[in-house]
Amino acid sequence: MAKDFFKTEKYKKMYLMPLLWGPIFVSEIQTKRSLKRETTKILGGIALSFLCAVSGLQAQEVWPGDVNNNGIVNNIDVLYWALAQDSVGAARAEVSGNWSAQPLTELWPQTFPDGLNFAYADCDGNGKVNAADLNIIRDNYWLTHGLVSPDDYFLGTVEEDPVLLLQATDPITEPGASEEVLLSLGAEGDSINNFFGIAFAVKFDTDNIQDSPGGSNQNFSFEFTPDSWVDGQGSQMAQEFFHLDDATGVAEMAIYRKSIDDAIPSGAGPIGKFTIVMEDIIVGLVELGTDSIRLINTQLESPRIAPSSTGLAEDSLLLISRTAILADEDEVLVYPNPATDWVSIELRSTTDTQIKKVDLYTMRGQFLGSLRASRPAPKAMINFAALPEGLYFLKIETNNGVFTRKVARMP
Ligand SMILES: [Ca+2]
Ligand SMILES: [Ca+2]
Repeated sequence: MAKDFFKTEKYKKMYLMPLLWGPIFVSEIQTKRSLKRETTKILGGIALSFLCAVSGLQAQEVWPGDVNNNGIVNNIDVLYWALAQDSVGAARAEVSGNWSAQPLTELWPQTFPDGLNFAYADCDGNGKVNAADLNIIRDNYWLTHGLVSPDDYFLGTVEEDPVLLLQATDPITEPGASEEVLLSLGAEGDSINNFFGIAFAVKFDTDNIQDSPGGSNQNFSFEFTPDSWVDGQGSQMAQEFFHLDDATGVAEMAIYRKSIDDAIPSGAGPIGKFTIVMEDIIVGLVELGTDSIRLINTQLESPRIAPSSTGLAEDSLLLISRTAILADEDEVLVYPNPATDWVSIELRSTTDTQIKKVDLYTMRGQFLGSLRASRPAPKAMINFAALPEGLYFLKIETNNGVFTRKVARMP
């Protein structure tokens, strides 16, 4: 009976499909020739995996730091490490955090919710998951082995999902200045349930933000908001992991609960702040944005989170108000979009919101002109006919705040 089951479609779907899709997905970027070689490897891999699936054996090696065993060491591995923290199991024959395949002699009794064994979280192989293993993730950060299967991120939209928000405290800056950029997650009425941890990247403008010398993060640092909601009951229950790369303009972070045994908080709002130092010459907008986000609860379940960006500049005209994305987007209607001649701006609200002024900018922040209402009105029209094809920003000032909209000019 078991033999027949192996021939069924259900079995093929269960075991063969995931094995097929993984390697082929990664091979897409490879050349035809290497793809051919890869196909041979894949077929070998299938045969091997098939045997493993039948006999119940698993791959028996650990690459120290690659806790989720996907081929790369990054901040997602920190989340997995945090989930396994303080657990104990069999030590490896050789205790080493060196970047090479470390034979795994005995599996641990515990597994992650996705089935992966806890032995992978013991980066140095001494039989305990603790801070020393986190240091190995740091040492081996961004190293890869074999075929990398990219980590899953769960990005949402500002309209539908909680936002991982970056917001400059004061968006007007000057050369050499130290500036604060606030980090918050979710908002009132759009909160996070059962927070265990979040991994994300902050992509930043390397031309305008000073490098931090010698692997320090002195010009790009993070500090928790005291007693924030991610701390929950008791202070400093949330921890941070920070990896800064000035060359590519990426700071990767993981924020995680210190212990899985403590009550897991739910909530929304400020988490912390970044402090960044401007270059001696600032050109245009200084931009920062969140990306590659994965929020998890203790079961590794990940709701979608919307990324966001913020900008700083020396000149207020260069600043496009990005805070408006948090305002009720339905309030302001801009149509048609894309446009060829007239664009209407209409306030849908039944409240007393009225348009006072509309400024027009290019995407690069160049100011093109203003339309000022002789008296505040619920509707305004702007003529785009004379503008060249491209994307434009409208900054719409009302008595209830400033909104921005992108409008495309069609050829
Ligand atoms: Ca990994
Ligand atoms: Ca260890």
